[in-house]
Amino acid sequence: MTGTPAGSGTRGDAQRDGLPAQEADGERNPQRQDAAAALGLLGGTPSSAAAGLSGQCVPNAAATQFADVTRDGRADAIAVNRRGITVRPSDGRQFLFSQTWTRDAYYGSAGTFFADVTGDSRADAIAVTDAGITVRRASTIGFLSAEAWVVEPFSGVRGTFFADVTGDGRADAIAVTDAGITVRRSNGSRFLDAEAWAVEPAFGVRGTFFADVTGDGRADAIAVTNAGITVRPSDGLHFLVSQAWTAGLYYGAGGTAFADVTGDGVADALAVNADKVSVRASSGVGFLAPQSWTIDPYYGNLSPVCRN
Ligand SMILES: [Ca+2]
Ligand SMILES: [Ca+2]
Ligand SMILES: [Ca+2]
Repeated sequence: MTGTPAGSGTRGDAQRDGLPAQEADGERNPQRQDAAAALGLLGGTPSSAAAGLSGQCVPNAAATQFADVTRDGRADAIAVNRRGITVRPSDGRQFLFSQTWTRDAYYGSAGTFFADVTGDSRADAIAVTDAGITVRRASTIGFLSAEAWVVEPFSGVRGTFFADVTGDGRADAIAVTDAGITVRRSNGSRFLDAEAWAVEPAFGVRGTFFADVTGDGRADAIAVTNAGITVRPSDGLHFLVSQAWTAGLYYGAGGTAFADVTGDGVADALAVNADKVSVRASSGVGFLAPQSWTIDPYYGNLSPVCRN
């Protein structure tokens, strides 16, 4: 297992819309426009946007990713291309010139992710394939050679995620299936044996997410459904019983996200819609009333994309 990329059937023509040569190989998802059209984002009508959202959409599967690989506390922009991975570091005001972080192709047929699995505060590159999971550690000069962290298939039909559910500072591997949630803890050099953390369906038809919404340092399981948002808090050993965190439905036709935008250390719920971005701040035990954080549309047309 060398981490060699496997499968590129969904890759389309390279974008060449005036991008620097190094980044001109940006992958275009052929289903992107279909997805955007289905969401109503191209037409720009909020009502049809909500109606058109497919349960197959994976709102966090953006073609460009953002994670702090330089260990300065600022998330950097990362592009995964056929010729390798490039990084444009954030300086707090802008993304700097593109740097080559791998000189060879590195991506996974079942997903490429960036999360700190080693616990040194640098986001590492992770490739999930049908054969397992490899990791290339982030260093000061780029991503190092690939290491086999799981040598058997490990991914979830409802999504594969990397988030620190145990609270030790290392992102763990998470597979969401129709039957529940399986976790493989990171020990800093590999992912350990699979543990059942939820033994009932725990996915959300409008998205499944992992973020610390309770504020204890452990990422919790979040399901966005047609009835609302439910949270299964992590206790470090498994996910607890599902709790309703909204009284009614709350999601974004252009994407739902969980991130700490208020700066209190607890992730909040965000909904991107065709007319605005709204936020429901976490109180630690629920999401508060929605507030408009923009009064105008703000969304990217690279996300969401659909898997099937
Ligand atoms: Ca950074
Ligand atoms: Ca962990
Ligand atoms: Ca938590």
